[in-house]
Amino acid sequence: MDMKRVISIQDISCVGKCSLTVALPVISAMGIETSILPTAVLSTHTMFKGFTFRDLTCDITPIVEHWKKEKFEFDAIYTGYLGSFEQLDLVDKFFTDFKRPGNLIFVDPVMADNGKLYPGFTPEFAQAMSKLCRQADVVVPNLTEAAFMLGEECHLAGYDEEYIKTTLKKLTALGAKCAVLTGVSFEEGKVGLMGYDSVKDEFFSYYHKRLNVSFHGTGDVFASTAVGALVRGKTLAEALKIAADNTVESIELTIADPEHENYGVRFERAIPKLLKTLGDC
Ligand code: PXL
Repeated sequence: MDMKRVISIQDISCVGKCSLTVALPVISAMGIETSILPTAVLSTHTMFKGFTFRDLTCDITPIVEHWKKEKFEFDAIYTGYLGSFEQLDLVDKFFTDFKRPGNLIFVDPVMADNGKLYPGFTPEFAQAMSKLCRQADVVVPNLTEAAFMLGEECHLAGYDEEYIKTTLKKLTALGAKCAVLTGVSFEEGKVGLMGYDSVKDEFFSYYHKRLNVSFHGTGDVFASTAVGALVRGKTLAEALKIAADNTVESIELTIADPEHENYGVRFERAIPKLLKTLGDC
């Protein structure tokens, strides 16, 4: 198998297990070179009080200019948590510079969950994030992020399949080829995802048992696994199933220990099973 290379553009939260400290180990373990473009360095993710935040926006252009001189290419560009309007513009430009026929642009518009924006984000930022979707092959918002990007009221329950399908079509109308909504549930005790491929005009879905817990970083485990599986040649529906199963496994391995830490999941312990699923061992 030839060596593939992903570039992941998001923050480094030094402690807390999210964004790059998830993307790097998960995608690397899947046998893919994982390059990074850190957008900020935080002492922890934003769940902790008093976190430090070093903005790295000024470093992005010189780094990218160097890469252009070196003629680096990426099989996938994966963006997650981004901290400012300027960074959104720079990432948009990055997509234009590094898009190649056949490479994958995967946007996880990290900014909200459970009906609320994360600290520091505004509805205007969500609108600006929606512009990144224009060049994306795949976008993976949760229901809250989708509502904010579309400038709509957020429905977390009591919706029907038509609502989800319409929302997916609106997301692809922003420009993304495929849109995936996470946190979708039509049945008590079950939750999962529904996706829409606008090129094939096809919907797909995958549901698993609902674990009534919430941890930071699970979205990053999901997105990183999905990117890895797509780069490994899985179809979008296959990649999302693998990603959802790996996320559930990571959460289950965490809560199985009553002494578990509460700031992130033990995705490290799920890696052997993930590699078995991929047929690597
Ligand atoms: O898991 C997403 C994420 C990434 N980066 C930072 C975060 C969060 C979630 O809160 O705070 C800094």
